[in-house]
Amino acid sequence: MVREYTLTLKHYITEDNSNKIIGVGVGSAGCKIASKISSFKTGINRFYYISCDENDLIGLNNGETLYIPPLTSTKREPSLARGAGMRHRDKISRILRDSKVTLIITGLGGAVGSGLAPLIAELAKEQNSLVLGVAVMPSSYEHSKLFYSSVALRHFRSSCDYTIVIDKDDFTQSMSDRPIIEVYEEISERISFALSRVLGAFEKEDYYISLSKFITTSIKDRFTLLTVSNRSNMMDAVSEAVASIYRKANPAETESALLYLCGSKDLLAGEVEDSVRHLSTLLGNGSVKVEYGFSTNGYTKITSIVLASGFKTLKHAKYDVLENIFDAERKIDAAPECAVDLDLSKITQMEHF
Ligand SMILES: Nc1nc2c(ncn2[C@@H]2O[C@H](COP(=O)(O)OP(=O)(O)OP(=O)(O)O)[C@@H](O)[C@H]2O)c(=O)[nH]1
Ligand SMILES: [Mg+2]
Repeated sequence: MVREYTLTLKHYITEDNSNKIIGVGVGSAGCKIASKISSFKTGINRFYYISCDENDLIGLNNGETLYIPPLTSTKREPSLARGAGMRHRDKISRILRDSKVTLIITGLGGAVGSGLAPLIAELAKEQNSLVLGVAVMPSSYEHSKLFYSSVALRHFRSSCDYTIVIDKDDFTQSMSDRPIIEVYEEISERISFALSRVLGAFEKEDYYISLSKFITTSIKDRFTLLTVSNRSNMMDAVSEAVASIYRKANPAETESALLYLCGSKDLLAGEVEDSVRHLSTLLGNGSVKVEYGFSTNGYTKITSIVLASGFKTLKHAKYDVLENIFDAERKIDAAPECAVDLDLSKITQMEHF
């Protein structure tokens, strides 16, 4: 007897509505990563780039830009970016109209992505789109960003059907002796390559993962982690990716996983088989079902990409101190803060008696 009915991508996409899978980059990091993904041939039909900072929208590939003017030029906070977005919600909704699947990519912790990405996800849901959110979380040394990133992740997750989290700590630790600008560029490059592979990009020699496999691996209303590793030995690469999952979540909660290996033409069948088995035994209760794909085009900066899903919480939730203090019953208002665009000078002051 079938006890559950799971919606798959096929329920959202029929033959006459191709061109309805859209990618949206939000804020500085989100626009940069989305633009890089747009250079690969994935299942995404159209790209949009949205930001309150005009500089984010310069030099991007294959897509349209939407500039949301900030409410004020002096302060940068997520609530102000959300307020600015609310003012232009019709424009945002017009972009999202008729989309069946919306992939929103953003870096959390700054003002723009943290304020706008949850709003864009809400507006996409209003259009009945299936919403996939990809959040790049700040490194643990970016203290000023941790609290905002944690609050924003909670809001983003509550408006997305699937939330994929990438931790910048995974990348920065191995590149600490290089110039920051170079490191940012390379992180964006690796993230976009990894995402493009799990989103269905492939070349001649690849055994690829389709967008629908990516979606069926992700568990609705749970967190999905995406980790990337570049050890020369495949087993080491898989172990490194798993170690990164252990640092952020309870690995026993893993319900499904997806492994993508990048190697040279000599990638051995046994290496793929051992890696899949290795991953399967290290996650969940030791027998997680692992989907896999591989490329033998020799991209040297990445050897393994692991997508693991099913986590109820992540270490990033702990940065939201207030959420940890107030439990669900005592919460006063869980909605995102939003600045209002009002000219207070026009309000007549009331007299005190
Ligand atoms: N990979 C990568 N990460 C970046 C880049 N720029 C910023 N980040 C990271 O992304 C997260 C969010 O930062 P931004 O995207 O700059 O923030 P924003 O949404 O533009 O908001 P503001 O800070 O107000 O500009 C932080 O963890 C940053 O360290 C980039 O070029 N590449
Ligand atoms: Mg920015």
